[in-house]
Amino acid sequence: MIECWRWFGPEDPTKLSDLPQVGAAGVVTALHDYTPGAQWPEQDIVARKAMIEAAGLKWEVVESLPVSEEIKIQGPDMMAHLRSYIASMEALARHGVHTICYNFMPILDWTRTNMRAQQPHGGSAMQFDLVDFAAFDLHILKRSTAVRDYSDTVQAAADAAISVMDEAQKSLLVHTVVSGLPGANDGWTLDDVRLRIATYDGIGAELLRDNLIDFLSEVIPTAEKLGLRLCCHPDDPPFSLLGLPRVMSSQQDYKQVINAVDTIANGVTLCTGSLGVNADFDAAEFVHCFGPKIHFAHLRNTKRLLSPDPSRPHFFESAHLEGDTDMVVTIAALMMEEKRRRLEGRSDHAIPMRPDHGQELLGDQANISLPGYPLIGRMRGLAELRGIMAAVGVLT
Ligand code: DNO
Repeated sequence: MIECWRWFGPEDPTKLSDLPQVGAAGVVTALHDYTPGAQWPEQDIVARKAMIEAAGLKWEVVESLPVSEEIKIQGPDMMAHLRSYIASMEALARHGVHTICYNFMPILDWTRTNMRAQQPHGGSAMQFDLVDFAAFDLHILKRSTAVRDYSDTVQAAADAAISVMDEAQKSLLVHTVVSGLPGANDGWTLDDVRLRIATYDGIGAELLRDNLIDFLSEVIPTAEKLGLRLCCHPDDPPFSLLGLPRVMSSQQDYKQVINAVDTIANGVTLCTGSLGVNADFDAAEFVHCFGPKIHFAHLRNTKRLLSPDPSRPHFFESAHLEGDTDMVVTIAALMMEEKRRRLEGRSDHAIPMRPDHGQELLGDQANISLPGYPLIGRMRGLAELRGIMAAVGVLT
């Protein structure tokens, strides 16, 4: 596998020149300054690539070339945004960047309710608590139809939770849910969130899936022509939030979308941390199902906790080898797939992976980093995963 590290660009507190020390050879990055829908200027792609190569590294994956809300809801600017998307893909291809990750989550990208849940070992982890989320939705956002989405038990628990939160805790919760995470929407107010949610009136899962398939039908022919690999990241968490549809939450969801535009260019980002929140997720089975089309792996782990809604558990981001997904089995399956590709003569037989998030450990809390992306925690994760890869490599 190609051992990669997500780097957020020149503003990232970790320098590119530090990456060989963390054990990464590949870089996962994006031009984060451009909003979804904007075309990435070719000179910026060239500059970013040169910066990475000057540090002796390779730009392996674009994460993400974001899909705009206009494309997701098929709004009036959709055609312009599709043209920009395709132009950015073409520019990336001209400079040898072939793997493009994106997601199709409405409005909110990945979502947590606590960025720093204290762990018994002294560090902290990110956490999602359905009751806190419901408290936000029912009592802070006051979404008009929120009551429909929570059982009486969840609502009662949310009432109790909000009644003991002080103002500082409430605003921390708002910040965490709305704008605290990389990929989130900086500076949005609660009114902005309400307005955006309203743009999904009348868009259920079926329509959103159709829109995703329409998007793929538009961009995949170019990807095929240029040898690009698009890979859709799953919903995180893998269930509906704020009454919004989510359509990439399970193996079954992937089957529908991957089969609808059946070509190697229409691929998958396997994120074990996102999909693994569902109790019926089986990572090895997923790899067997989509093997040739898995173009990128986020190896991260989560531990489910009992919530008052069995279909939407609480969870926290465990250490990489300590969660509900068996990383040894997952990596073995991915490496078998790589072997199969080598035998088939595929030049893209090596699958780029990254440790994805990490817990905040040791000196991490004293150093500024984006939530989920601390240096030491991710380094521990990558080191553990590299150990598995080395062992599996010897045994297979
Ligand atoms: C979180 C990430 C997500 C992911 C995007 C992919 O750290 O896994 O932000 O990168 O959703 O498009």
